Amino acid sequence: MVEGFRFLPEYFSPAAQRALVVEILSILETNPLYRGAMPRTGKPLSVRNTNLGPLGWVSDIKGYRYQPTHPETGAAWTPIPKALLDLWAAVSDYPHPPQACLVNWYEADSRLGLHIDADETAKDAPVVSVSLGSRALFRLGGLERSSPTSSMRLASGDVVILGGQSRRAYHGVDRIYPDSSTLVPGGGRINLTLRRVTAPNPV
Ligand code: MD6
Ligand code: FE
Repeated sequence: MVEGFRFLPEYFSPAAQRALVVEILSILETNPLYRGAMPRTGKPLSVRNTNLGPLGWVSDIKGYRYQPTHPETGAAWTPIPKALLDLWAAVSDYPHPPQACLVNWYEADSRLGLHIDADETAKDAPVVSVSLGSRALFRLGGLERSSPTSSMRLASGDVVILGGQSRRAYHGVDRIYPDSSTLVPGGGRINLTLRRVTAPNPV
């Protein structure tokens, strides 16, 4: 297993999971999910997403980038909920707050191909991920696309941290197990990833 990977099963209690989902669903009313596209080809992404916080990760035909506003509404992204800021403070081992929380929404047939998270310039900060709703088959590899991979199921309330070497490891979601949870409407899955995007100013 690549160095710096951490798995915190059932970090959030069932009650805390429900509270987070209620908060996210309410946020989605004004900060809606939308469907991004692959750079160059414009092929629609399998997963719909939106963002929370000062910056949001956006993918469209022009490429991947972080921007301060929602690409469809033009509004600033909604702030990151306190429960997620508290999570970052507790587990990130990083002295500055996250700037972006990517909200990925999986339907029964959604997938996320093997990728590296490499659009952030704060390379020493981890990415902290929260799973809510249906279980997912998560695949973690190494620093090369051809590195051996291992798979694990991520369940509702689980937290995964990609820090250290694993911050640049390939990973993806091969499938979800729809209806393995009723927490997310439609039996879907929400994945939240907290990120520091820019390196903080030197003091
Ligand atoms: C997911 N997660 O669990 C996809 N990225 O739906 C990610 O792509 C991810 O879990 C960076 C760090 C942790 C992750
Ligand atoms: Fe990722």
